[in-house]
Amino acid sequence: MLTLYHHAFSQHARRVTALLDEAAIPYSIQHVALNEGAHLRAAYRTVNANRQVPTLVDGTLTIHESNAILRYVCNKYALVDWYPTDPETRAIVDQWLDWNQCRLAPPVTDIVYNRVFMGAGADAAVIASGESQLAELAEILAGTLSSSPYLAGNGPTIADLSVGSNLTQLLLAEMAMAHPVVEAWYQRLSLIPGFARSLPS
Ligand SMILES: N[C@@H](CCC(=O)N[C@@H](CS)C(=O)NCC(=O)O)C(=O)O
Repeated sequence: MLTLYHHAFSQHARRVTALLDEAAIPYSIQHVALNEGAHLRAAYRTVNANRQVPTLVDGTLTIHESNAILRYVCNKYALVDWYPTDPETRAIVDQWLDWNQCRLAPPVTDIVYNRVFMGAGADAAVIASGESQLAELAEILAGTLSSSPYLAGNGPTIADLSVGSNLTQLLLAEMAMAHPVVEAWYQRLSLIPGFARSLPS
């Protein structure tokens, strides 16, 4: 059985449970208490030298990087709707997976870290910069989603689960990508049972 090292407030970990639950793949959760520094202890470093969640263990295979985990699960269980095999659609899925990590994740992390965890030490300039980046990124998302219900076509893929998990993360900071097209897409995603189940409670 798969083992997922996880924390419910990690968007990177939640995107993986969204897929596993949606595809009804059995797995066990190992909660990593980030708030208690469990990820910094030697025992966890042997699981993930980056000291981060998620990590997936499948027999002798141990992998980190949430999007690599999503791809692995799709490849292993032939989840071709979630990770289409035709080169063009797959390229679009990969594009959004990389965009999510390279462009969207940094401002989301900055905003949530400062607004939720830093209290009086929050850096207002970092938050303002994050907000301005989000406005630009929302337009980019909307550019695709105004002509397509999901990022890579008519059905949801792992790109939607991955990008959507960052929008959920913004909600922790009581923020959203305020664009009607993006909001409508997020509502569609929220109706996917696995995605809905992954939301932090
Ligand atoms: N690129 C990694 C990022 C993982 C990540 O940043 N995880 C956060 C939780 S959302 C974490 O474990 N943070 C603890 C730390 O970096 O000290 C992925 O996509 O899996």
